[in-house]
Amino acid sequence: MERTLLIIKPDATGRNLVGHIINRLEKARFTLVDMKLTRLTIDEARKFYAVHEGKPFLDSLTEYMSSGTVIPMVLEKENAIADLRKLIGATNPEQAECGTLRNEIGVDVQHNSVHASDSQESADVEIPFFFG
Ligand code: IDP
Ligand code: MG
Repeated sequence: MERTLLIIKPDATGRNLVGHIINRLEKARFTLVDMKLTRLTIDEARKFYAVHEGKPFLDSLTEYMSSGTVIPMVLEKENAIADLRKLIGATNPEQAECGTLRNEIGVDVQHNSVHASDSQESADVEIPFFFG
């Protein structure tokens, strides 16, 4: 069994898509281990996205991620990290495969509805960030 972090981003909470996303996750046999509803400060968002320091989209991304409710959750499944990345699809919803979450509900490359840990190393940092 493996654990990963998913965050429902402000564009999705703002469009009342929380239940829909959780339904998709459960149908894909992810078990919900922990979850909370919160709002990030800009500084917290910047700390969470520290790997993107220096990227041109970081200021806009941290503003967006602190603009509304986010719902981080810990999900468990065999091969959870890779399987969740596959389920959410590519960063840009326009390039995300049909049937993926981002293809289905993502708005644009920034407002792409969900975050998911991209590796074991990321999950090991991102899970304690929200669920110390
Ligand atoms: P990921 O979420 O698919 O792992 P990353 O490259 O890690 O994608 O980028 C983190 C987040 O930053 C993306 O989910 C998206 O919200 C935002 N982002 C990434 N690239 C761009 C861009 O080119 N313009 C605007 N926002 C971006
Ligand atoms: Mg990433």
